[in-house]
Amino acid sequence: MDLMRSALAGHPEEIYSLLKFKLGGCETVQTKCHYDQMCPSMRTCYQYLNQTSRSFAAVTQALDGDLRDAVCIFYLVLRALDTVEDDMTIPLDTKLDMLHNFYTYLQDPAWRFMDSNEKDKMVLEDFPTISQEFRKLKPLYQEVISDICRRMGAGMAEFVQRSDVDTLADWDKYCHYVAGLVGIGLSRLFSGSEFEDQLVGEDTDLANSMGLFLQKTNIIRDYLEDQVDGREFWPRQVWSKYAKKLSDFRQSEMSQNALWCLNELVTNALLHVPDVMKYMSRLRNQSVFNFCAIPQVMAIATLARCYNNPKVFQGVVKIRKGEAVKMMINATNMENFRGIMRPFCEEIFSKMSQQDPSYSVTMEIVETIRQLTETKHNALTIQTTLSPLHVSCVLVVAAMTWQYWTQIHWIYEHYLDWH
Ligand code: IN0
Repeated sequence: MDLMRSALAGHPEEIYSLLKFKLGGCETVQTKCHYDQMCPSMRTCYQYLNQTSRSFAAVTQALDGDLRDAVCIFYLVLRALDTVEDDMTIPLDTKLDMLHNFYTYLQDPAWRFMDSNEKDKMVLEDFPTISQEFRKLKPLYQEVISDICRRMGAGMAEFVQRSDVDTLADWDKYCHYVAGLVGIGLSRLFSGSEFEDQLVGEDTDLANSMGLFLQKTNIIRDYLEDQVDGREFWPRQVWSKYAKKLSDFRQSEMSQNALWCLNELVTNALLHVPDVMKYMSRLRNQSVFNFCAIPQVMAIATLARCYNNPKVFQGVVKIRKGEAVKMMINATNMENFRGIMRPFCEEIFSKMSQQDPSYSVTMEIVETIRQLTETKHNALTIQTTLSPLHVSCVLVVAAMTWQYWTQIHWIYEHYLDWH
């Protein structure tokens, strides 16, 4: 199915990536986890990680040394905090109390919460298993995770009491609490593990930008989903230039204004890219590089897809699996990272219109990103112009390979069943 989608979209090169990935030849996400050597509670934590996220779980399990368990626990603890913030069935007073005190629950072996209806409620119901593993981490890691939970809980409590995100400064502040702090915490874990330089953990501005770029992209992409759920994260300072109510963008007659608002927010998110490039260029450990690079390339791909796209207001804007896998496999060094980012920047450029009120600001950041993503060979950028003949040839080869592989796989599985 994914193969057909890539082929029909005119990107047969993604078929190669999908096959490579399915055949297990992807070191980027090759797990270094040995579940049989783990204690049952840590094994449970990895099960939760695998249930809550997809690609993220894979790159986390490929992290080196004690960083793997620390990031796994950090992620689950943050998931638990996020689940409290999201749960609209918790009375406001109780929620504020829980958000402020959340970091203290890490030290309480008995704390759990059984009254959530959210999809990830298991991390709250089985919090004792997670907090038990938290208390086994080295003290430095525990201090980082606890400090981030304290600051994030307080920040979330501040925004839970407000009805919306007002100014652009508020937007940055909200994103700092829910994602920038994650970047700051992770960077301190990287430095604390000694796999990365101390500077990575000390430069909180760059770490913050890493999180802001991801979170702003999520907020832009999730316009419709958040509207349906009765949530608004687009900053009033921007949308009020184009509409009386944020929900007006759902009406099709508003489409030009909606697109201009969307493009202004995409432009704002792109302003973080220079910091992202600088942060990434400082990373030295391969597993940390992959872990950080994958969400960033997914984000720029999502932004490029969203730019000037009316689908943001009518449905879901998604990256094809073939495209995602191709990026995951290739985002392993700075040269490739630049080469992956650049075509998305060009995709945005190709969709720009001079009538757009943000045109000149968008142009300026697109130019900057162009310069920052200059590569020696521009190898990964040759991908758009493939003739129908190429497509057909690749399709035939892919179909044959697929047939061969599924048979081998079938035989292999049945062989395992019998023995
Ligand atoms: C993350 C981030 C994340 C990873 C690596 C480096 C980071 C540096 C700064 C900030 C965040 C960083 O990555 C995940 C990615 C993820 O979960 N992807 C989903 C797909 C999706 O679309 O949701 C998947 O299933 O793979 C992320 O989005 N967040 C996150 C949370 C905790 C940690 Cl420890 C790291 C969430 C967020 C809000 C963007 C910070």
